[in-house]
Amino acid sequence: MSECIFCKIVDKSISSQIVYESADVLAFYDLNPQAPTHILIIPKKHVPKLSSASAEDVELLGKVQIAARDIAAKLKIDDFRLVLNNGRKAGQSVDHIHYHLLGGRRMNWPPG
Ligand code: DGP
Repeated sequence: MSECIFCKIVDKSISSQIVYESADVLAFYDLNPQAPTHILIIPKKHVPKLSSASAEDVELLGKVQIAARDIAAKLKIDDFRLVLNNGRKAGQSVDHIHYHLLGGRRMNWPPG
């Protein structure tokens, strides 16, 4: 059995507040929100990080981004930030590709 937290969220052995689900993609609220709306969008397939994605994941990652678009539209969030942390020094703490969809407040640039 997978030790990956997000794979456990995908197979529902860990509960989460799901906002979107398709055959390939799952989205749920982040446990530790950094904005009024903070949603994680993941491929159901376990890909540890963007660096380890392959050419066969191109369509899948496109679906993840399009899911972000659809979730933002559904929640009526016009301005949002979509963030992917790749590697520990970039802030990645869970080794399963995930995009953070952040909205509901003004974002700063550059990010810290
Ligand atoms: P990152 O630091 O980019 O790897 O983001 C991982 C995010 O995952 C972090 O914002 C907290 C969130 N997170 C970790 N464990 C869980 C969990 O069990 N449930 C939910 N909903 N979010 C989690």
